[in-house]
Amino acid sequence: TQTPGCAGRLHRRADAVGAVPSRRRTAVVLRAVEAPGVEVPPLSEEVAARIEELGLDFERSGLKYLPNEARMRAMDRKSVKFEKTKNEKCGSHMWEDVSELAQLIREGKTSWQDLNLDDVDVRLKWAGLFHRRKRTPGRFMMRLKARGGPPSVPNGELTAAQLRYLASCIERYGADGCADITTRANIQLRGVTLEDADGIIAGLQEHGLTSFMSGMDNVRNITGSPIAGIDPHELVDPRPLTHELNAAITNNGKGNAALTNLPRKINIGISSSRDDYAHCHINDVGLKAVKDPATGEVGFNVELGGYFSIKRNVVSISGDTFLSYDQVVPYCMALLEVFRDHGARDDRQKARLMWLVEAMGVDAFRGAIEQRMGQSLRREVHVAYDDVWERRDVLGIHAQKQEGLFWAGACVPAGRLHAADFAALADAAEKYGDGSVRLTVEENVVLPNVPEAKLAALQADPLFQRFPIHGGNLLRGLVSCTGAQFCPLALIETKGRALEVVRELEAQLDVPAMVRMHWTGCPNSCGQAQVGDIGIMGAPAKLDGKAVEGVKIFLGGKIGENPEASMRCAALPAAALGARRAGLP
Ligand code: SRM
Ligand code: SF4
Repeated sequence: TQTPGCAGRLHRRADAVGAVPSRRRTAVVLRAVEAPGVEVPPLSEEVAARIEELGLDFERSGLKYLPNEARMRAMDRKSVKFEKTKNEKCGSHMWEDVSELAQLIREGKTSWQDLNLDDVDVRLKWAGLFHRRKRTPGRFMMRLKARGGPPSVPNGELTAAQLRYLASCIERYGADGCADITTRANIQLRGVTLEDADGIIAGLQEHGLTSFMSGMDNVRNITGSPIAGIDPHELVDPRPLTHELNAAITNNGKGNAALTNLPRKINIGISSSRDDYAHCHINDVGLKAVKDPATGEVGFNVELGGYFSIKRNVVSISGDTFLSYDQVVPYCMALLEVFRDHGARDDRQKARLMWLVEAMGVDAFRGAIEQRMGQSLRREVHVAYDDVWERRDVLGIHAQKQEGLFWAGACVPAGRLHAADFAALADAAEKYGDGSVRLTVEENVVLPNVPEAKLAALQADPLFQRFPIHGGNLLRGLVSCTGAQFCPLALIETKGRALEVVRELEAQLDVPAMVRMHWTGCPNSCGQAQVGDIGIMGAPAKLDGKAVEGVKIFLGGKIGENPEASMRCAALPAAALGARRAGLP
């Protein structure tokens, strides 16, 4: 059969996707549930005619929840391939199709090779399944997302039970199964096969997690503070906000079709202290806790538009808005609708939030949100501090605001975890702390609520020899994106090479203070090269006329209270930094 709208590719069982007779139901049926109160805007005649002209199935298209004006833009002849893919079938329908696909594969009736290419390589990302066709064909990376309530990945929090469940998800894959802590304080599982995916997702949901809406044109994991609720210097505990917001966006992890066809991804960070652990300046939406000097109220100044990409790298600008605690969730929901309805759909390089804010102007953008919220918003609050705040390193042992309790921050080299590590972290969290761990955007872990009496035993535990609490000054500052081991877009191998460089340098040099070295395999900058003291970015290069792996070097990124993006200062062949090309075990 030839499926309309999949670039004329032939698929033996392409019609299996979304057209499975009900008798083939699996034990695990994953169903997206429409969020309460979500309405389908009525179709205008013009839109209906265009849908007919293109032969689209409106019920299964991503156009369904858009207003007519955005529907027309998404169907414009100039609109990009991704919009066409979404129009043909919304990624939200992939949530429903995962069970059927998995069951068909288990029954030997199809295989991933036979399925619709756009479904397997693009639309499954809406369900958090990223096919690694180029590096590990048939294996998927599964990116997590929270279901809603605590504890879950927004704000980077996991329980021992969740950690053990994650161990069980990857241990079945032997050497092919591993996981990474990401630069959004999230977890990605690796080695997953499509036939197992529905069972794994069902288990995630039982454990308060999901993978729905974690990829493509969705809101990414909301970053907060890894020491929320235990930090003696926090202005506010952001966790109730990150959880409530995530629950609203994802419809409690069940999937929210009304917010899954955004023009592009969108990052939200909620910062609770002057350290800005959430990296507000590089998020599309950054909410920075401040105390209004006039009233003493702790609320959030809004920053807008920070992002990195191949074409443009920009730090946030002021959104000239101050939100009370209670306004945060309605503000973000209204903002997402404004972005969904007005963001560009004709050029993916101009579809991130900053372009819309610039096109509308900050005041008109705020006005559009106010209109949706049905209330006017206060302007940004100016706070003048008379001291300089050094961003605190969360690694090491630190006293909590709760008397007699401590947190231990441990360095996970390059963020890579194996099944045994998850299990060991769960054991340690229960033995020394309160049974939970936090993840950081630097790809490390924090064990909160450790009584003083247990600190010595914790520090002697073999786990923390492998994940050092008092690691070297280069290892502690190391961040690396996935790189060529798994990522199809990578220009260089990153994690293995980064660790080799760090080990070599630490052996040779006495480094007096932490150096934050950020490795990123290509200019998409998932490893945030521009925020590092040293940033290393994969790039194409030639040596003696031959194509070789190259890197661009960035220097001087600042994070925390007064962030600055780093400057590019050099380009080198990657071999000059370290010989290793194999990925991390
Ligand atoms: Fe990213 C695409 C990995 C954080 C900018 N990113 C990808 C893909 C999905 C490419 C692909 O299709 O395979 C990578 C998956 C590789 C894999 O197998 O792991 C990928 N991004 C990652 C992660 C895992 C890097 C890491 O090792 O931690 C991070 C996952 C975060 C999460 O939990 O959701 C990750 N990506 C980022 C960040 C950093 C951040 O959010 O602070 C950025 C830069 C900030 C930003 O987005 O503004 C980032 N990733 C991109 C881009 C460029 C976006 C753009 O507007 O052009 C792409 C490419 C794209 O979306 O077209 C991309
Ligand atoms: Fe892949 Fe490039 Fe992102 Fe690294 S920066 S994970 S190589 S897309």
